[in-house]
Amino acid sequence: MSSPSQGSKPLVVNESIKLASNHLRGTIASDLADPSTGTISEDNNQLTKFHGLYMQDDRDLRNALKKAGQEKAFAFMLRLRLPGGRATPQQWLVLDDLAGVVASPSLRLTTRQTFQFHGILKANAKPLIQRMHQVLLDSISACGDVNRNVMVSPNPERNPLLQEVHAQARAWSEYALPRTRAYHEIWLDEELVAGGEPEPLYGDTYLPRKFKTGFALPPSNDIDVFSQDLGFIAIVENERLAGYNVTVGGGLGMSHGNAETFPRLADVLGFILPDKVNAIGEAVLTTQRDHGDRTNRKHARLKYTIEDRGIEWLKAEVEKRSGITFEPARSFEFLTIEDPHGWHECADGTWFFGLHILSGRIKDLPDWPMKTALREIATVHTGDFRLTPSQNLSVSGVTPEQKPVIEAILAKHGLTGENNRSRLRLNALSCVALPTCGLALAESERILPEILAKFETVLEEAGLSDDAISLRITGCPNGCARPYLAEIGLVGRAPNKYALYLGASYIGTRLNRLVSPSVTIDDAVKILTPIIKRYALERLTGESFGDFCERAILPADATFHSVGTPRTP
Ligand code: SRM
Ligand code: SF4
Repeated sequence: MSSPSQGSKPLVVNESIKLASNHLRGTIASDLADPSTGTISEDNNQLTKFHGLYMQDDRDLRNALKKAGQEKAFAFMLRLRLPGGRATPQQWLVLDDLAGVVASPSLRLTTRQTFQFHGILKANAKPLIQRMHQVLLDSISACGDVNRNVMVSPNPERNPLLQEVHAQARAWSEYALPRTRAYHEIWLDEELVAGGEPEPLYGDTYLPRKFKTGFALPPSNDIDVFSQDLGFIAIVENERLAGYNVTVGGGLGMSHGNAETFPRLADVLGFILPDKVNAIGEAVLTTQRDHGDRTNRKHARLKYTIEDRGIEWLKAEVEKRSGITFEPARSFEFLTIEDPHGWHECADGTWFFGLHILSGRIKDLPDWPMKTALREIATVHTGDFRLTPSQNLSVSGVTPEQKPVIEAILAKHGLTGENNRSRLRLNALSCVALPTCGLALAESERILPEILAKFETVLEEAGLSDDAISLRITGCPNGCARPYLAEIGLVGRAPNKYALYLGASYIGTRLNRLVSPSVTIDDAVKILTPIIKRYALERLTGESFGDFCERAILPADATFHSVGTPRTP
């Protein structure tokens, strides 16, 4: 399939790289074999993303290495494909072992329910992937211009129907995988296919940009469905899964000072029956494949296609391609985005333990040996592990007999109190940022503990220690910790300078608004202290902090581009 026409504008360079790559092979294999450098070519770096790998360098070491006339400290980041975020204990033990042997010692749980390794030297990438493959784990399509890791609420206690939703999310994930064998050839030494295998869903140039799908089961909006390119909101009627409301066109990335880029909430297209998920997904994905902007990567997400052409156009196109007519959207209600922490009994008599892990960083510190504790749990656990959309972990499928065993392991390592934190801390999200992210303008994960300590003091003084307020921070405006859906959003602008956003709804249905374009963390605390005090005194019954800011604090003419609450065509 040839690239769609884009009028007179030239296509971006990524398009010719993809086209010339023989379905994502490029010259990655020979770059990997070149011992003269720790990195790979820029073209191949675009292609390895489709295999889940980003070439990065340690930004803490940049200046010193430059001074010494040495090459940057290059290393791959690898992101796994893990639809719905489930891993067996056996898989856990392999990942735990790889971190520290062929990658940096910590494991990182991401905001899309998967694992990331950092610090993988070029020569170690293949052995790491081969070891993952032995336990049926891979990183195919974890990054790149394809359907990314599919999200689905991991918390099985809420509704037995979640297993059904989970199965459909996995089926869609499989259906939307590229067909190329490039990953198997390059990383697993499979025999070379003589080129030209068909790529029916994607064509030779894949999508114009990344594409993200999530499945939500109300009343929880833990996956932030309105931030996804494609969303399925499960509708339960008469205790069965009636179908899904389909959402399209969410996306959060933007650039500071570029009004043509903005976060956008998805629109609700309408209702479909459960067996129509793949057909609708394919129609949305191929519409974006054929009509997304391939001339400007900052304008290439589905949200801009919809802004340019209109939601009615998109709906008609999807109905035409799928042969399915949307029914009017059914009613649903989101009440929370929070992960359930602690022990919860499930419908099948098993238990799960929701464990808070700040920023999803699993490592061993002298007074916090979380990696060791989880390794010990994995050696005795007979259920599985579930990664949550908020960078936390659920130890799931625990039998009543095993509960005390798991508790004893956490107690032995002094980790019993991990969930007894302020709800501000339990809800907080941060992206990775420095030192590995090449796009970071400011600290995020590394500064989060300091920020939380400051705000916890303010909340305590206002008598709000037990209040759930969502705070999310990122090191740049790309939005990896979904900061525009936080009641308090901090978005990196420059070293120790952040844009401050307030007023998102607590349940992920309204974006926040820009309050200050560039403040230090201390300035942000100063701005927020009187607002938090007013909230304690003036809030209406049950009013969340975001709703209070929107009602009482934010000027009507706030400058931030917000598409507002989700619309239905
Ligand atoms: Fe992200 C790029 C980390 C979720 C929007 N993201 C990156 C890169 C790969 C930097 C790069 O391109 O060089 C970051 C790697 C940092 C590192 O060192 O590990 C990175 N993104 C992450 C993770 C690990 C954040 C985290 O701390 O958990 C998340 C991994 C998700 C996953 O498992 O697949 C992550 N990124 C998100 C989300 C949230 C989501 O999807 O729910 C978003 C906002 C939603 C969206 O896509 O609109 C997000 N990441 C971006 C963007 C902006 C895209 C855009 O449309 O403008 C970029 C930059 C880009 O694509 O050019 C980006
Ligand atoms: Fe990097 Fe920016 Fe994403 Fe943070 S938000 S991980 S700084 S791209």
